Amino acid sequence: MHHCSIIKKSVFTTGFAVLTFLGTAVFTSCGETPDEEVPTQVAEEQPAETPPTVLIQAEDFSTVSEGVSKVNQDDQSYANVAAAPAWLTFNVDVPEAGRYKIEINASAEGEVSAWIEDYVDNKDDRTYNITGKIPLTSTTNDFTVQHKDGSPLNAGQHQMKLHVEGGAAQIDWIKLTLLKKHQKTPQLLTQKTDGENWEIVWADEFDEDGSPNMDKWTYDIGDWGWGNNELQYYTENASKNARQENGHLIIEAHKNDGPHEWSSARLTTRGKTSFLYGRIEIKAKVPAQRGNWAAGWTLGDEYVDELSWPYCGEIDILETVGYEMDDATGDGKAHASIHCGAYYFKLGNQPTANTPVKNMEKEFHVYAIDWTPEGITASVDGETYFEYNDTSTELAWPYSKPQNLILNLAMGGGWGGAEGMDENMTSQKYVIDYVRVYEKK
Ligand SMILES: [Ca+2]
Repeated sequence: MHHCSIIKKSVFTTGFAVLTFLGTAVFTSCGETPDEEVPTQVAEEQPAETPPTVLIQAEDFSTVSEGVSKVNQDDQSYANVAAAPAWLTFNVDVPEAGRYKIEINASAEGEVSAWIEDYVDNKDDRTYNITGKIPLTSTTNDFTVQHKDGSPLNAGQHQMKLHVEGGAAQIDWIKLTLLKKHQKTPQLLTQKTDGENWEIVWADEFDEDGSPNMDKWTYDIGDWGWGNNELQYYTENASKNARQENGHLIIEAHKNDGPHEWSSARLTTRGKTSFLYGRIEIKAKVPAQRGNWAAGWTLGDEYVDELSWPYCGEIDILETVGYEMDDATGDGKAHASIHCGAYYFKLGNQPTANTPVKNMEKEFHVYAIDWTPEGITASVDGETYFEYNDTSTELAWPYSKPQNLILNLAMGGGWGGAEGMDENMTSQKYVIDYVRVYEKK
């Protein structure tokens, strides 16, 4: 394989309301001159928006493992992977921070799949899997486009690696298309923690029937695996997956939902409100069956893509997995944890605790943290069972910076699916009565 400039062309939205360039950028091979269609002016009532796109052709792979070669045939060039496991690296200049659709045009026979690693050879020696498993096998044995949605990418230069597993494959191109721009959070609420009584400063009581309140929440979307090989596609504005009903927020996962193995929803306050300190309460009922993973948690507002984590900090207020719950009684366990640069899974030392909870499925319980400049405690129904107070360094204590709230119901994945999926399970429901943030007065 030869090595040449990797990014062929990026198509950018002009962002102007009056005139928009409408045209197709032509992606060229190495050494050729770009040839573009003449931009066409369109009327202002038709603001055509072309999201930023990057195309990586087979000839752009910079280094490859043994057994990978370039083939030119019938006016088509592709990378031929003779046997797996194999890998191909490529460089990408990501035009804008956000969540991307990643498409692969490939052909393969049998159980062949691929996944993409971001930040190859990064200095923290981690493996950033930003797509999960992408099946490459097509029924027609022709080149077919497969995709994963929602990969979080920061703007700038990335070295990525396509891993092929399971057998031989032909890779034509990889395309990245911006689905959703990274949103900065405009409002920061800093809570006082040194008064007498906790008083509410922010809440969602989920009172109105219908859609979640988009003044408070946004959707995280996609099926990139969320760093855990999770099975669900997180949808946007789909009432079957997220709706308010009888004073509750319902997050409901559905099996075999269209092209997806599972659908579900994940709501975040990112882009709306971030929080620093205070008491945060989530009153909820969690689903019982084996394979689910319900969560109410926070993620640092500095999170942009996987390289941000765990340095941005994470506080898990409520985590439950179905396989720890008794389907008949609903008795299970609540988990609280923190993840930061000094303590997380790779180091095998993240502070975590769990406590038994009676009938978590049919009865509401209040899962809470108290977060002050001195430390974090977690409780269920007022009983504290977790405490963390290492404020010694920034790696141990990123919690002097704002965090966003997240509510989601994952299916499968490294933890939820650790003991498999209940085959009788067709849907799972996570019911939240309220989320409240308090400060001391
Ligand atoms: Ca309520």
